[in-house]
Amino acid sequence: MEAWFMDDSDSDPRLPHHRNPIEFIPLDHLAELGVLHWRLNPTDYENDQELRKIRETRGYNYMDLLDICPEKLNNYEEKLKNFYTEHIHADEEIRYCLEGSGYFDVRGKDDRWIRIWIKAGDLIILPAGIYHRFTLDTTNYVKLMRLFMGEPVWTAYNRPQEEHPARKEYVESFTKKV
Ligand code: KMT
Ligand code: NI
Repeated sequence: MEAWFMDDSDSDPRLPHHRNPIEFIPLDHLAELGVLHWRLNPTDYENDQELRKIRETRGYNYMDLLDICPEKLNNYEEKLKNFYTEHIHADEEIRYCLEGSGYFDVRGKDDRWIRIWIKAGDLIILPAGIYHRFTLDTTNYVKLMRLFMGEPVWTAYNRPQEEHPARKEYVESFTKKV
């Protein structure tokens, strides 16, 4: 997994959008935003004890697989458009990349876009209330595992969402720390 600040160009979102000069972000900076990351072995995920432990510890009893490509995803264009619309959720967003790659963009503390490049083996957790979006990269394919605690709720609340309880709680988690 790699992360960097995005440029301001409105060209194809599937391009890397590095700044010039390039501005990488250390992964521990992401932890300060509440973004967590594990590196796992995706080849045998059904028997992976490390994954089992994470699911057990964090209570992720729900799991499904999502292939993002035109052949396997209904309403492909519309879904991708929604994924790339800036939004929050009332719960964590947990995604484990099993094949392919893609970009999760999250807003940093100064509201700049941070681009997170996930590849096979990257498990990422976005905290509830963080503004984010998702796009494929130019390889145009990703297979994701979605995890959730309890009955899954995928409802996205598009920005602005400053009065949403999850957003308020997320913002407050910083003012407490600083
Ligand atoms: C979401 O809420 O599903 C997203 O942010 C898209 C990422 S994974 C399909
Ligand atoms: Ni989301």
